[in-house]
Amino acid sequence: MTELTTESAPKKRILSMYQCTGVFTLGNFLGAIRNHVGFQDEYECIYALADLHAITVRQDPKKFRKYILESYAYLLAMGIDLEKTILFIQSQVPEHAQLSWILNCYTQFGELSRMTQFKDKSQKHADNVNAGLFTYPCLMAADILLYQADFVPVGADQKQHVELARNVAERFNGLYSPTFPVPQPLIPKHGARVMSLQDPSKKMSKSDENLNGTITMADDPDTILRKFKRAVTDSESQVRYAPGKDGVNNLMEIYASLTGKTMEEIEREFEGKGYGDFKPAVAQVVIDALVPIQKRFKELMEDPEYLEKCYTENAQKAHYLAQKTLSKVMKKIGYLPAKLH
Ligand code: ATP
Ligand code: LTN
Repeated sequence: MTELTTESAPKKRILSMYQCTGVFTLGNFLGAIRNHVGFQDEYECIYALADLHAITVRQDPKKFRKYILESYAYLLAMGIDLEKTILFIQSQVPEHAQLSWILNCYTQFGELSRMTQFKDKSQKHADNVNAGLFTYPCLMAADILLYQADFVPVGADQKQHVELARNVAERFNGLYSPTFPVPQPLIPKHGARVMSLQDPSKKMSKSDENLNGTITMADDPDTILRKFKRAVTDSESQVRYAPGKDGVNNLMEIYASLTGKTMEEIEREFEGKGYGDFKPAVAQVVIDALVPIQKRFKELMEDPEYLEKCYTENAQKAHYLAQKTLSKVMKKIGYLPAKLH
């Protein structure tokens, strides 16, 4: 009897990383992490905390250590599944720093000078415009290229960095021989950006000084309700999705994103009611989403040995993949292999 083989194509690989300089926000969750959780069945996913990138801005060592561990636990609590996905901490995999140096030498000063994030951040931190801030995109290119990633889900602000990684990959492939797949950015559709509750023209950010504008994953139900009640809206009181109603539009998008309802359905649901009814309703769906994540986060933080086992095993898995790429790259350049073990 002939057997039917159902050979499926190998899964495409996704890589993304997160800053760990504070507590994740509702923006990170709805705009990025929740989607990344959803990729885990269809793609081979590799995610990491970009703690090497983080020191381009000064970090307080005590807080930084806490944020790294907590961010790792939050990612697990939000649904990153270690049965399917590799989740590691960048500084624990030495190849990132190594390949980053190499890629520095294949990236032009002019290319890095055009990066808008560099221009923004050097203005914002004028007292510390360090070389790391300038070469940040080379480290990011190393992150992506070490794992031979096909797709890189990022916010629109990171698109320019992924384009630089593509250019560096093509340049290296051209100078030597095909080494890196050329990665494609995956940018969420418009509307996936959660805006500040206090200034709806700015994205909700973990580094915002105005704490009332940001919902963090750690906020308790009372805080969430209070922040939504204070959210900036407009002088009309109709729940309506329309141009110029940025504050209300943002609340509606949060509500839509958590309930799956369309804007028309939301308008109908709150017809004849004002913001006084709408705001607590948005707060409630956010509370319902965050409470189970916070519960799981607390359980994980109560088991530091388990967390250590997870990040150690995952750094080992990442290291295995990364060193394969790095040795290929070094061999092509002409370095002699080191036999240290
Ligand atoms: P900061 O808040 O300090 O500017 P960040 O939260 O933007 O940092 P990351 O933690 O690296 O930086 O972001 C992880 C992912 O979350 C990125 O893909 C980013 O585009 C996305 N993200 C961040 N803020 C928002 C937001 N307000 N709405 C939607 N997506 C967001
Ligand atoms: N620069 C990104 C974080 C980041 C990243 C990466 C994202 C570092 N390395 C590799 C995707 C792939 C940020 O600031 N959000």
